Amino acid sequence: MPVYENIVSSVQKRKGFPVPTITAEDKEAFEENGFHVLRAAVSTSEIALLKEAVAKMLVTPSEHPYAKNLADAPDIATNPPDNPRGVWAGFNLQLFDDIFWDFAYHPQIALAVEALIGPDINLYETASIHKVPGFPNNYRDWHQDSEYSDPQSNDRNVTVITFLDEMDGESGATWVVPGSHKEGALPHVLPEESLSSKAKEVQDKHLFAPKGVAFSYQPGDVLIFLVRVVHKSGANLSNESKWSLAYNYCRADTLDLARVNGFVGAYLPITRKGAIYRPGTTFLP
Ligand SMILES: O=C(O)CCC(=O)C(=O)O
Repeated sequence: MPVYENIVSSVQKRKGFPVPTITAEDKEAFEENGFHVLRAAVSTSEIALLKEAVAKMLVTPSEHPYAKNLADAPDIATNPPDNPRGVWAGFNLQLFDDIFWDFAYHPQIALAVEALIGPDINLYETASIHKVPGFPNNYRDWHQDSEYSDPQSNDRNVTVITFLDEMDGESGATWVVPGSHKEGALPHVLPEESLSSKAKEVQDKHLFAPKGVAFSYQPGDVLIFLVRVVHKSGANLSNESKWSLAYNYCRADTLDLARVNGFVGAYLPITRKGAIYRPGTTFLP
């Protein structure tokens, strides 16, 4: 079945599951804080299907041609049976299962993003994050995602974290620094800690740490934040694996000025004219 057929049926099945309203107050708070929390956006059955696809992806044999999209974190802890290679982050998820394509068009999320940064949003990137039990507090420390997407013609690009497991600030939830997007692009450096993702973090991270906040999330809750918001991965002090999806969307006029984005599906239309985009509908009245 073509992907758009799946999306149509998913929207139809979701009748009676109304698209969340983003109020003028929500939008104002989003511009002030740089983030918005969407509760219960993804249904329990959708979460179960996504977790099944993630579980399959995590056992991709290392010799598979696409395995290089799965970044492992070899030294953190003993790898749990549900993540035998200790994969920390997955990229280009659509290569692993069509459900990850469908999910980019999830109506609750896509239309909320459209309301926050639209009109008209495009896909920027798809990724997943997996925190094994014992995942350290500063493994993926304070940073701005715009460090990886700049230069762009404007800052209307958001990271959307969908929590697949129950999480809080001590069990894997993302931490954010409210209002930090207003500081513009901050200098980034490589981490000094020996046990780290080796990915760049803000130079003066000690200034941001005391201002960070994290919330409690249920599976299906979503955190949406602007790419200039300083954020980090929370530690996972629980004894369970904690998984989330991290998709990025940008406004259709957010142009990539240096061709930095080589992700699968980059810049495909997701919403147009306030509705989920489907090929073939553009010219209909
Ligand atoms: O763990 C998270 O939720 C955030 C991960 C993150 O910020 C990143 O990998 O860039």
